Amino acid sequence: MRTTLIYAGISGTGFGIMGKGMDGGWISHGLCILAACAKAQGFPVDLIDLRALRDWDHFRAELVARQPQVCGLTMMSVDYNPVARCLEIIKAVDASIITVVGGPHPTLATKDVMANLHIDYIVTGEGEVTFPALLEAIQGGNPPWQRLLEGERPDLNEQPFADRDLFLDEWRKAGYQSSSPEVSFVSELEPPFVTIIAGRGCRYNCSFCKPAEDRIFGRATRRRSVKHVIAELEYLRERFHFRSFMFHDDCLTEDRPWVTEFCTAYRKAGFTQPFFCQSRADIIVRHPDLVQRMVEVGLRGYFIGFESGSDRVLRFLRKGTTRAMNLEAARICKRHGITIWANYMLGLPTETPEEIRETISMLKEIDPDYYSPAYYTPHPGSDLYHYCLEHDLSLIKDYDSYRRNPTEPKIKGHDFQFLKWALAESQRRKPWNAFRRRLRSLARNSPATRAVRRIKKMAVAGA
Ligand code: B12
Repeated sequence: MRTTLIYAGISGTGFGIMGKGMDGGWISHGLCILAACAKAQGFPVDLIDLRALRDWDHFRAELVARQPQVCGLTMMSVDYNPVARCLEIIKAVDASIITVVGGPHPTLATKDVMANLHIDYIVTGEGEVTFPALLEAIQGGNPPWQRLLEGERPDLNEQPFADRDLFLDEWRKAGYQSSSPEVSFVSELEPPFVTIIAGRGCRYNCSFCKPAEDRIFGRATRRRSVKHVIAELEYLRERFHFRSFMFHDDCLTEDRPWVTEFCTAYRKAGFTQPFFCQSRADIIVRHPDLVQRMVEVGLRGYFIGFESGSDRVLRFLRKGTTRAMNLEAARICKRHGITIWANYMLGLPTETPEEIRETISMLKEIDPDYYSPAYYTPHPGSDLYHYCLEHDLSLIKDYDSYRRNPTEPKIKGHDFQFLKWALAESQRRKPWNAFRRRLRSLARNSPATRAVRRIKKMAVAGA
């Protein structure tokens, strides 16, 4: 039975972006793991990645050429429009093709997705067990009668590794040359670059995310064993010769015993490749020893959700951090030479212009290596989304606006001109910071520093 998975993450970017920039350089781990699980059960699976196509006619032609019996589509809220268009075309090409959707939006806005009659099955939650079981049932001529299927939670240590060749094969057909299907987005992480996910869920309770994510992955965080993750890294070393990587986990450092065990095992397995991961200001401040240990084995950068420079806003977001912690965390990172990727939001509900100025002044003090600003965007299933609905604050009118990218107002009550100014001002470095940053980057890339790094690597490899 032929199954085609479809990645339709082109909202806001359009076709033909494969391998280009941030949006064109990611794989969908969700689809890769589903492909691996389906293949492990004997089902052949291929992929259509809209980013590798020219236009909708090209998509139609691919479908006609492949003649799948089942199409599986993944969907964040922002992906709804391109996914809906795919479904329309699939059913027009051959109404007997069985369509299955899953991912965050079907799980969090199930009713909305149910209303789309081009969809035969909706799988909520995780798909590793349920998707192959569905294929089995369809192949056996015994498909479930109900459209809505609740995904069974898998044991993460029992799953095959994500099948990254799903994307690479597809990209190669479209003329992509690289040896890895993922594109690095910072100079600190050299290609070949890969991403990996050690676990699912997050133990924190931020109102802009929770409880939505609990509904996808369950309330408790589950993490693969260190052994399983190291085995995947060994496979990736062998397969893609990666020179850097990043963890996609929402907050890898929440589980300190796991991270400590990982650091020891990473070094023992002879890895020296630098990596980035997500952390939080409070964890960095309370556990500088953990930071130190991570740096020793290759940590090169942290993504940190600083979110706001106002303590009142941080409390409103249930972030569990303070402005003082944000500043101290940045100081600790700088002491260790860790690159800071600063995530923060502007234009939150209840936020005043004065509080936005506090975020700007905090960023000037933090002086991060990378700014990652967003206009707060209410996402289905989170407490803050419901707050916005209750208070009639949301300006989201179309699925395409679920992008956090700061291009349009998302919340009523903010002066958009002021937000635009704040966005630019928050990223304007103080002259002294700009000068120091230039020096830092020269030092980081100087031949002497590179030589020291090489020697360290050799020493570790030899140890
Ligand atoms: C890595 C990541 C990214 C990466 C890579 C995205 C990608 N293409 O995969 C980047 C940085 C590019 C990114 C971008 C965005 N992201 Co993001 N991202 C994540 C993150 C942290 C991990 C995703 C992941 O790999 N998870 C692990 C895999 C295994 O899970 P999964 O994909 O959900 O798949 C499982 C199930 O959902 C299900 N499933 C999924 N698809 C299908 C399909 C079928 C047929 C079936 C049966 C089952 C099924 O089975 C899979 C295995 O169990 C998640 C949070 C999280 N922890 O998941 C947010 C998350 C998915 N992102 C989110 C958002 C909002 C965005 C952006 C819109 C942000 C923005 N810039 O505005 C963009 C949109 C990108 C786009 N489509 O164009 C939200 C989505 C919320 C929503 N309602 O849609 C999440 C949940 C974060 C959050 N808590 O708010 N993201």
